[in-house]
Amino acid sequence: AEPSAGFAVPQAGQPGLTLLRRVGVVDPRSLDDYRRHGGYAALRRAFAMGPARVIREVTDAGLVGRGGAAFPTGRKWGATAAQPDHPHYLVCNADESEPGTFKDRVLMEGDPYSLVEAMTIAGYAVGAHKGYLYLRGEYPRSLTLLTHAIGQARARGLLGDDVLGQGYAFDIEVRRGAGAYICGEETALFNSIEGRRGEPRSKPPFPVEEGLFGKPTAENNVETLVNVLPILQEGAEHFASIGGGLSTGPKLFCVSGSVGRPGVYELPFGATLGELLDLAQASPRARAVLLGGAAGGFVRPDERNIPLTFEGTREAGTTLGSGVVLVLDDTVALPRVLLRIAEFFRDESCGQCVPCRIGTVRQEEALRRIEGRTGAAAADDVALLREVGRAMRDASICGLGQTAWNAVESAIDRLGAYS
Ligand code: L3W
Ligand code: SF4
Repeated sequence: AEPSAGFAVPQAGQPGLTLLRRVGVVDPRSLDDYRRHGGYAALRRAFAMGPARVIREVTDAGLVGRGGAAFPTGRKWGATAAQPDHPHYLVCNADESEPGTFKDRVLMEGDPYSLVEAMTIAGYAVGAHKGYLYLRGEYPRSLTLLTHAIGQARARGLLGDDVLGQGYAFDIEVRRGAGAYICGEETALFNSIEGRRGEPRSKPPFPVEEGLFGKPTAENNVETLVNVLPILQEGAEHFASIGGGLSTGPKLFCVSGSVGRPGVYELPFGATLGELLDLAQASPRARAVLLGGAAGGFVRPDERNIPLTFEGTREAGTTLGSGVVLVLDDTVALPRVLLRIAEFFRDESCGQCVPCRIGTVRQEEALRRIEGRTGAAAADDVALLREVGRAMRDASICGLGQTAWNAVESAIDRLGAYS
C-alpha cells in the first residue's frame, strides 16, 4: 500500500498562493491535470527566451537559495553555464533532513510535476543534459509520485532526447539517500551519488566548477527550483516586488510543535514571526521558538517583530535557515530538548574533521551532566560548552559542525537556559 501523505497544508486551496497554489488542488498523478493548472507554460517560456535570458530573469528576480544559505541562484546558474568543461550537471537536493523541515516534501507529494518542470528549466539554463534528484530515503511517497511523474513526462516528450520538440535533451535520475543527514550537504551528496562515502569535500573549488563527477554542477534545493516557475510565468519584476533586499518572492515555513494549526505555510517575504505564530495559532503557553531547525537558534515567542527574512533574522542574531518554526510550550523541558539536539549532531557528524567529531561528543557529555542535575548547570559546564562551541564553529569543515552549537548557545543567551 502506498504510504499516506501525512502532512498538513492549512492554506490549501486559498487564493493568492504561489508555491502552494496547486498543492491539495491538483491530482499529483495526472500530467493532464498539471497542465490544466498552468503546468509546462514556464518551460515553453524558457525555450522562447533561451538559456541566457532565463538566467538573467532568475537573477533579476533576486531569487536566493531556500536550503538556508541564501546564495543567489542566478549567479550559481550563470557560473555553471559559463564553464568550458563538460558535461554540466543539475542536481536537485531533496534530501530534506533538517529537523522540523518538511516543506520540500509537501511540494514533491502535492505537486510533483512542478519539480520535474523546474528541473528541466534549470538544466536547460545551465547547459545540462542530465539531472539527478537526490531524495531523502525516508520519503517513500515522494519517491512513488516523482518516479511516476518522471515516467509520464518521458512518455509525453517532456523529458528525453527532444524535450517539447525543441531539440534539447534532458533526463532525470532519482537517487535515494540512506538516512544520513550529512548527505544533504551538497558535496557529501555528490560523493553519495558517486558511490563514495558521504563526506563533505573542501570548498573551493565550488560545485559550479567541480561538482558531481568533478564536472560543473548547479545544485539547488527543491523549493528554490520551484520558485523558477512563477519567475518565468509572472516575470522577474513581479517576483522582485514581493519582499525586498536579499529576500524576494514567496517563502515556505514549516510550523510545528505547540500550535493549533501545524503545517507548511506560504507567506510573502516580509511577514513577521508574530504574524506567522498567529496564523498557526501558537499556544499562549509557548516559551521558546526554534527558528531554522537544529542548525538554527531559539528565540522567545514575544520577539514577534522579527521579520522572517534572511536579513531580518540575521539582524536579530538568529537565522531563517530552511524555514523551520518549532514552538515549545511550558510543558517541555528545555535541557532535555538541547540534549536531544546534541545527540543528533553527535550521531550525524561524519567524523572527518576533529573539531566536529570530538566537539559534538564533548557538547553532548556536558549537556548530559547538566540533564543529570535536572537542568542545573555548573559554571564550568557552560564555560566548556562555549569553548567547544567556538572551536566547532570556527574550525569545522562544513555546516554541520559550524552550526552544531547554535541551538544550545541561543538557549543559554536568549532563553536563559540553566540560569
Ligand atoms: C560559487 C562561490 N558558488 C557559495 C554556493 C555553494 C552552495 C551555496 C551555499 O549550506 C546552510 C546553512 C543552514 N561561487 C560560492 C558558491 N557558493 N560560495 O552557494 O553555500 P554555503 O557554503 O554558504 O552553504 P551550504 O553548506 O550549502 C549551509 C543549512 O544549510 N543547514 C541545513 C539545511 C537543511 C535543509 C533541508 O533539510 N532541506 O535545507 C545546515 O547548516 O541553514 O545556512 O551551493 O556551493 N563563491
Ligand atoms: Fe564531517 Fe562534521 Fe567535519 Fe562536516 S564538520 S566534515 S560533518 S566532521
